[in-house]
Amino acid sequence: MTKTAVIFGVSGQDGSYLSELLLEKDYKVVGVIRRSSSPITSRIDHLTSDSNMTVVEGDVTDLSSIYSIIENHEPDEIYNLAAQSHVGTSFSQPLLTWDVTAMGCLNLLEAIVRVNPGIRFYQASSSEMFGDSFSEHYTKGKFQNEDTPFNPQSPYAIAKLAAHNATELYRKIHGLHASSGILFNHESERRGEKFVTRKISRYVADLYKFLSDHNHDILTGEIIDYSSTHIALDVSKFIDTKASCSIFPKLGLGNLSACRDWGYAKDYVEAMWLMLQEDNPETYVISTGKTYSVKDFLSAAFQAVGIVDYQVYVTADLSQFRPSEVPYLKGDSSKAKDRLGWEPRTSFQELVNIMVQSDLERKQ
Ligand code: NAP
Ligand code: F7E
Repeated sequence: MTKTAVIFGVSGQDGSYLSELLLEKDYKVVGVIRRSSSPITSRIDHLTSDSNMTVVEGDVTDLSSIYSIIENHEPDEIYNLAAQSHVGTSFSQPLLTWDVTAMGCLNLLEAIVRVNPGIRFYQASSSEMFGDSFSEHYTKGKFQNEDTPFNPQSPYAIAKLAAHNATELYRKIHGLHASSGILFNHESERRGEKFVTRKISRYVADLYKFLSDHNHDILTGEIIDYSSTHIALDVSKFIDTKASCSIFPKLGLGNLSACRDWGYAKDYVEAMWLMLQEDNPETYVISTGKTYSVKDFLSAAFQAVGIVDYQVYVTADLSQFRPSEVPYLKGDSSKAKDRLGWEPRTSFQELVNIMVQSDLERKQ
């Protein structure tokens, strides 16, 4: 029988990939978007002609809209991806972050209990909930898994932890099939442009286009796979770097030493779906098990277009440093591998190349 899934947060990065996955699996997908004064559906526009895809207006802070959507569409599964998801912004807009990211989840859980407790629920929890906490193992080194204590370092992480706790509590006291995926950072060509990976890939692509326009004979127009045996082209040997920097603005960044476990969003939405197909609801860490610094990402992105000497293009932007930082994240997703058969498929180098390549092909 055809299943129906409601996705709150469908217009975001993960919402678009999850919609594609569920449509491939013959689900009827109801995607919930917020009312907006200008179009916000660019990530899902390619899906709206599918007869199994419906887009409706609603807001997780508005309980009445949640009731209407659940009553009208009678879903088998609800995925809560809705959030104010930018950690930096959560310091300047903590109350909004709380309302959407914490209360929004509680609203959904309450609606499920009251309308149909048989609906399966997915909560988008976050590795940010670990904050500066980690576990240690003599072979694995420093890592976080389902048993690592939480120590949130931002209003975003506090709101996510409240939502995570509510999900586990409603599982226990109401017997809901409510699962929580503690997902580590996952990126893609659809990543919002304020997150550091996409900020970097966009900049690198724009810089490359600029340099190509001024150095036709030098740059090949091909992306270089620096993970292979190729030796990356040191563009700075061929061009007047100082001159190009004076006309091309530098990339302003904050903390470059923070380490993140970066995976590919397309791989991660599969884990969300797998969790809801299990007989029992659970909490799972979803990650690659590898960690890289922001500096590593920068270096890899520049090298993808043959620029070795990236430092000349980067400057410190004090506004990007956070009042409180999460210094190190590296997930251990053994539980997801054992129980769900889930494993990441995309390496760090492949992810960087996918993002830079996509931004190189971007028209605007
Ligand atoms: P995203 O691109 O920022 O998407 C968030 C979505 O939530 C957008 O569709 C947004 O709508 C929607 N939204 C915001 N406020 C809402 C409200 N009041 N009512 C209904 N919808 C609302 O985030 P993402 O990267 O896809 O992440 C999906 C979820 O996973 C988020 O909850 C995020 O916090 C969590 N998460 C993400 C990562 C990651 O690395 N990507 C890791 C762990 C957890 P608009 O388009 O209108 O803004
Ligand atoms: O920052 C540093 C910044 O904003 C990564 C969200 O999806 O993943 C994401 O949160 C690191 C931080 O992601 C800039 O200080 C330096 O250490 O890309 P980000 P995030 O904060 O890790 C988690 C798992 C989520 O749940 C969140 O929803 O990069 N950094 N310079 C910078 N960060 C940004 N944004 N911009 C900079 O210029």
